[in-house]
Amino acid sequence: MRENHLRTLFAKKKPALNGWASIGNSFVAELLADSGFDSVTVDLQHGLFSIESAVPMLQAISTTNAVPLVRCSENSLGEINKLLDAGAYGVICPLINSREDAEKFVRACHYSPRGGRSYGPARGVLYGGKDYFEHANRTLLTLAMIETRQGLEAALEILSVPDLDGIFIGPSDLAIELGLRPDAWNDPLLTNAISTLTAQAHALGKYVGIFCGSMEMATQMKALGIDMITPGTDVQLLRAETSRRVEALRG
Ligand code: 3PY
Ligand code: MG
Repeated sequence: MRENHLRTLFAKKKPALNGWASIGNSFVAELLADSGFDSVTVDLQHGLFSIESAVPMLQAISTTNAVPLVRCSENSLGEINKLLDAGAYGVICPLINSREDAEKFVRACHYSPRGGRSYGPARGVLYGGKDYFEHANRTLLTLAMIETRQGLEAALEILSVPDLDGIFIGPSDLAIELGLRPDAWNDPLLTNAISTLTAQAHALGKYVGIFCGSMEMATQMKALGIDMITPGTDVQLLRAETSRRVEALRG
């Protein structure tokens, strides 16, 4: 089965750079993947598209060396199975609030005896290889999003779920839950929570990914030792650079 380069980077303690595809278009996903990211995540939670658009996006990412990931819209066995069958090499699951949530998520991503994933990896075998079934359980990545107060408080229980590879921190939702604005990325309440989660995960040998709302935050998160840095979405990058050029020319 094709290797998951993210696991290799994590093992070498080299930070992975993750692109975020929230425009439901295969060419945009391909552009992101071709820009040098180690992985690109197709976002079915906040991206304004459904699974029919996610499949060509995963195909587009697979034309490059970037690892195709998805963020599912919710913790659903049906949707997660379909996305893995479509060739996703890892799943980021939003709003994991308890050990039970994390166990349900991990079960959806693994074949028996680790879990209850149903067999039918239609495109998974095309991308992964003919020996997909033999190696899928230990190749595909599972990252549980911690982004609520409940999730923060249950972090150690979530992190102790066997076969969960790690967590992915959602700073905007977490900030809201902490009584802050969703862009309060420098507030000590939020930065302390991020540091604590990172230390807890690393102490248990689990990976940490994060979404970053600004380049400043991305640089700080890299310095903190976070394993997977996402420096903004395609929408944010397009918007920021377009506005910058328009404003510069308007003078
Ligand atoms: C959050 O910041 O809450 C996210 O889910 C980032 O994608
Ligand atoms: Mg969120």
